[in-house]
Amino acid sequence: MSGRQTSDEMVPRGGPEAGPAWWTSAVVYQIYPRSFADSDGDGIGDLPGITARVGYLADLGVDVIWLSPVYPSPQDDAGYDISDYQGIEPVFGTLADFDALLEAVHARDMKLVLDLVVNHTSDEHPWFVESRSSTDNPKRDWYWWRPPRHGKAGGAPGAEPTNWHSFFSGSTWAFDEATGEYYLHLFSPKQPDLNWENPQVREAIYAMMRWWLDRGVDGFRMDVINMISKDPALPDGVVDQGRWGDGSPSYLNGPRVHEYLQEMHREVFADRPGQFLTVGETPGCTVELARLYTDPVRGEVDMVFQFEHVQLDRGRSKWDLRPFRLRDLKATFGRWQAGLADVGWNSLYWNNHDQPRVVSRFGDDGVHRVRSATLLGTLLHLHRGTPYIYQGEELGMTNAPFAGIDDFRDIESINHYAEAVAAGQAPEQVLTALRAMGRDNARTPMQWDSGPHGGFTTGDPWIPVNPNHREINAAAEVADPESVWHHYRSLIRLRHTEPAVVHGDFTMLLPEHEQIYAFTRRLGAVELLVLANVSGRTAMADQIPDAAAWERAEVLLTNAPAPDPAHHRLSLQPWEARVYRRTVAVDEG
Ligand code: TEU
Repeated sequence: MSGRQTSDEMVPRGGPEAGPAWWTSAVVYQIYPRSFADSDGDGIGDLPGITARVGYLADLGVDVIWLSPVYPSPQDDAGYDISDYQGIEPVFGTLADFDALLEAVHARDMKLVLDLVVNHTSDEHPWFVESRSSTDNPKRDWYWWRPPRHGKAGGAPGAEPTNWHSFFSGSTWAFDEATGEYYLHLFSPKQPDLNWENPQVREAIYAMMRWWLDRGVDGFRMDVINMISKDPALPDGVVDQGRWGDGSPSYLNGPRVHEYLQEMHREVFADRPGQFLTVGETPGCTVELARLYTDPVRGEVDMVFQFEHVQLDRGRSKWDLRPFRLRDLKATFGRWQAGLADVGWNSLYWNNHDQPRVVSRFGDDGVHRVRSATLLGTLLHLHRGTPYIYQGEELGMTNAPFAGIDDFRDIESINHYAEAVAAGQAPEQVLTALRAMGRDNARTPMQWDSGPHGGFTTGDPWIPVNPNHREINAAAEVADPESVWHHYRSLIRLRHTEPAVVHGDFTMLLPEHEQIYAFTRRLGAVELLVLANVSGRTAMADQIPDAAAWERAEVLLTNAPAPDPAHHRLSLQPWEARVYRRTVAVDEG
């Protein structure tokens, strides 16, 4: 072996002896089953609907499908409130439908990853039904029960065991009349938090995970997995404004979270043949923590969803809108690329079922919709990490035109509206924030064609289809070689054919530039340059290092016609993005 450190030697390993894990070169597609494809006309998407569209996903070229929850659920939080971990919600189909989907996915050489929601269950899960039945029930300790605050009567204002504010408004504690105690719910009162301190809880969850793996699934996306360990002292949080305190220091990345994840890895994955994909959803995760969560030697998860880049356009809360600055985005991504260069792995996403549509958020969903959507896709997919596409992102789907509060379906938006208006905020101002940030933007149905309800359903959709489905839809885009769909397909193909996209080192260029996002990727002798004009005005990229050489390099991919020879070749049209490739002398130092 030469002493030379090449990028290949820093590639994350699937295990101490294995080569790069398969998911390093994979692209994941997230399906939100309620809103993907309805096969039976009840207005809600379902598993047979997905199975019928597996060919569409294979044509796009994705490697993995991540399914948001399809388990039995009262649907208080659209399926993230699960009442049976080992079944299928009837509205979505049956276990046989699930097996058929899995088979169809595997037949196309794709993989299927399930959503694992084990920070909390539904309050209708038999575990919780038992737990709440009496203070001495054997499952009482499976959840977080606490008496009212000292000296206060249960149910009275301020009697909650802590002052924490729920993600879905109000207190994180619900009073249970029958037993005179409160239970903890970081999200809805119908989502009681499981007590991971109790080893029986952990064993039950691991057994359930093994059951799905035995059935053939290829991994898990783990919902708010960095909230499973709480500080058992449950101290009050600091009050920033108003009545509520911030409990997050007591439950984000808590004291035993690494221990639990390592135990899960040992109990569920370590001795199982095959290689699985695990991705933890981790709000409030820093680069430093991500190195711990994703270092393969530690055996926790393969990658995490960090939240820093989707919080650049907000203030104190997600409803406190503020303009987004390109420099901040570059600083954030640049820090994550550098921080996980030698250990761990990045996941890359703009969208999911919780985020507004990226073309409306960081792009231009008006005249420059196609070009800005393809630019954003190019930027994301050319970073180092595993890219995630959220259904409809490959079409450049936009935020929805919600007229009033009655148009929203999401518990988070509906509760926030009530709480904010009750606290004196102007309803129109609250609606402005909901329109920009509300999760229903992501949840309007997939736009398949220009027909009634966008081809999503023959019935009444549970939430209206965006009226712009007449122009923006899969049928039209598959037929149009210049579409967002075809661009995403090219991006996926590029990842599959160009190892520098997967493993190349990352170097950010022009970090202070207010219009241009530029970076290089380098693997051995191959170097890629990504140039993107993230603005509606032309921009000049001739300040990049080695500009003259790059001008002559091969353009691998672009979202715009070839530059007019009369102009400088490094001048970029509004929202233009290019990927260049060249080979360079390898430094033997
Ligand atoms: O989301 C967790 C989370 O912290 C946020 O992204 C959340 O969506 C909310 O918007 C905070 O303002 C996960 C799921 O992705 C989400 O759909 C669930 O509602 C939540 O957990 C509870 O299971």
